[in-house]
Amino acid sequence: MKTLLELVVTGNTTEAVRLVETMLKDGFNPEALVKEALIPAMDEVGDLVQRGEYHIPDMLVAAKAMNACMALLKTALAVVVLKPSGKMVIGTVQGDLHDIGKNLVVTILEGSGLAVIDLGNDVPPDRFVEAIRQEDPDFVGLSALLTTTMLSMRDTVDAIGQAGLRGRVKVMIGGAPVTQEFADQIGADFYARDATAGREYARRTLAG
Ligand code: B12
Repeated sequence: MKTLLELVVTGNTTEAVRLVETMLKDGFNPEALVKEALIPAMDEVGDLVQRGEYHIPDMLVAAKAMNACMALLKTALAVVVLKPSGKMVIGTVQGDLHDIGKNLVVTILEGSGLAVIDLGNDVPPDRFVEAIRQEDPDFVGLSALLTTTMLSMRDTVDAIGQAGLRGRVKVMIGGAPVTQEFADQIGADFYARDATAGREYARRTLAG
């Protein structure tokens, strides 16, 4: 796990992908690979940025390695265990381009049998409103990784309310800077610490 973490932090995509392939063949649990190597790798990159040792190009190469590993793990993670039930619209809010975490949530929730409509990143509030009207989902998932774009999260929840749709959907929010306190402040239904928490919330809610 430590080697995989280091390969992702240093952006060595070729070797990282090769190692993931080997580990999957050797029977490593794909969810454990994500939790114990890939996510900690991104945290480490964040720390290096904060200490001024890493800059944007370093973040980009590390993110590229992360995405390449995730692409490999997607199939292994998305083994559908339940018959499809429930629907979710998800996106990273306006102004925010971070989508690694959001993509992981998509994979995990699809794997638990939810139909997920992914609006991508930098999604304006109106686009979420339009998608709720069109798709009539059970859940709306909002992701933000920047303290500045947490404000877009608030705007999105407000826009859903102003469109008269708030009673029709449960809003779950997540992303590194997001907290339970913030979720309470903006009136979201659920704060998800990680993708698994989001999946458990969806399951509980759908089970009634
Ligand atoms: C990779 C990365 C990038 C990549 C993104 C590539 C991509 N395609 O996503 C690039 C290089 C593009 C980038 C750009 C920038 N970044 Co950046 N980035 C990161 C980094 C290193 C990792 C983020 C990540 O992928 N984490 C791994 C994933 C799996 O974790 P996650 O997103 O938190 O998701 C998990 C949970 O939070 C949760 N979750 C997340 N969303 C949701 C939603 C729902 C519905 C649910 C249920 C759960 C859930 O589930 C996920 C999995 O369990 C972080 C550092 C960090 N530790 O966060 C900085 C970081 C977020 N970036 C930062 C900054 C400053 C920037 C830039 C402004 C830099 C610049 N000056 O240009 C730009 C902004 C661009 C923009 N407009 O968005 C700062 C933010 C500071 C702040 N507090 O606002 C950080 C914290 C780095 C730092 N320490 O300074 N970045």
